[in-house]
Amino acid sequence: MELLNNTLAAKYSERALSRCKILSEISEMEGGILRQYLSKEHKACNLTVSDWMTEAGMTTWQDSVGNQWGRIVSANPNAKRLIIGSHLDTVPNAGAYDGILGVLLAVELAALVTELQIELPFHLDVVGFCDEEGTRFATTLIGSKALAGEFSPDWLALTDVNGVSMEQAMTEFGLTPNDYSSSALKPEELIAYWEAHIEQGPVLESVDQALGVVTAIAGAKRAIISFIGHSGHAGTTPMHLRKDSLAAAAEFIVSIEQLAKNSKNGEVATVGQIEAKPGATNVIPGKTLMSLDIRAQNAPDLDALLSDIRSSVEKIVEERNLAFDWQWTHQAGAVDCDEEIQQLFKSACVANSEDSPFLPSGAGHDAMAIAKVCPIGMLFLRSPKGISHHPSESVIDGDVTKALSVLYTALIKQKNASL
Ligand code: HGY
Ligand code: MN
Ligand code: MN
Repeated sequence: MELLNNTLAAKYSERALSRCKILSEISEMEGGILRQYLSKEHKACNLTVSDWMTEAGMTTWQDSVGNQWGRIVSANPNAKRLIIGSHLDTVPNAGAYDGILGVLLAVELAALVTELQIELPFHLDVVGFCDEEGTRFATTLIGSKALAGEFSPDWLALTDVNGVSMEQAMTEFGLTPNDYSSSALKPEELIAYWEAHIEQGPVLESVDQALGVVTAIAGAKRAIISFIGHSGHAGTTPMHLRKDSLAAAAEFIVSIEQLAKNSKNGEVATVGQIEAKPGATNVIPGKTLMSLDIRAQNAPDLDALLSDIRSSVEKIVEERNLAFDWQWTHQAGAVDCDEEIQQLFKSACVANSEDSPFLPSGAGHDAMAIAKVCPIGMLFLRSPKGISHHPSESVIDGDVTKALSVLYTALIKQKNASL
């Protein structure tokens, strides 16, 4: 039977929501949600989710980079792997659902397989990724890139705001830093990777739809850009003799915003972090560091915006007689979701009387890293007011129930197709 009983759907989705609340309390931040890679909160979260996975009838393990896994073991001796999951880390002052809900819906799906004694011809593997946001070490998709065999050993030397290296933090977490490659997946073992995730934007709400089938995930690039001028006395240095790095960064930030606003296909650019040094009221900032995050639905559009932004920074530093440094910290190309999985999710939505639209994702997701080793599919849940990366991020309980029902139907369809 491809449709999930409504009572079960409501009961299990309700538990997923209450567990999002429980995990939101495992936070480094007073009065808000922050859970960073390799923190003690990451460890506590993995242990809690591991217990829930065990309750769901799964065998559990943590891999060599700190991803949390659970498996409903198939009786089929040649079983391949269907992986479903999302991430368990957060941005600072996060909402309770970004990533988290996708992991917990996958755990509930596994619990339903156990409860209903469904025999699957493939292993059902649930993964809670350890670092999708890149909050602690600037680079991002660490857990999923490791699965795709793309963990860079250079990352081990990256340090956090306290000067702790990833290598040190991995060791303190109980991992063996140089064993990162053992978490890489074998493509020949994989059927697909599915991810349920909140949309984090306004589209589904604008068409009054609970769910959406994702067609593609925007490409993203991140950099740290430093303006190098000259510190000086705020009172004695005439304006025309200054090399003010913060004023240069400010001019650049406004230029970035204008270039993105004028972009061809809705490309976006964000400066989320800035630091002026030495950082005193009466000292002209000699050095200013700022972050840059740019996104586009395809590589040519991303490169076009980037080229305009580079021309702008070169013009600004020349006019102000400053220097600049540009360090890439993250690049993930735009990826398409697998056509067949899109159709599978769409038919599962229709079977559950959902007229769910197809839509692209402006946000990045672990699925874009996993796309390197197997076909990917994503199911979006409506984000009320399009709010995310904010404490008032929310979901509608009924939408979560629908998402679980659609995932269940898709799983049964996948089972029947794999027999
Ligand atoms: O930034 C993103 O798109 C994702 O939330 N990490
Ligand atoms: Mn996020
Ligand atoms: Mn996310």
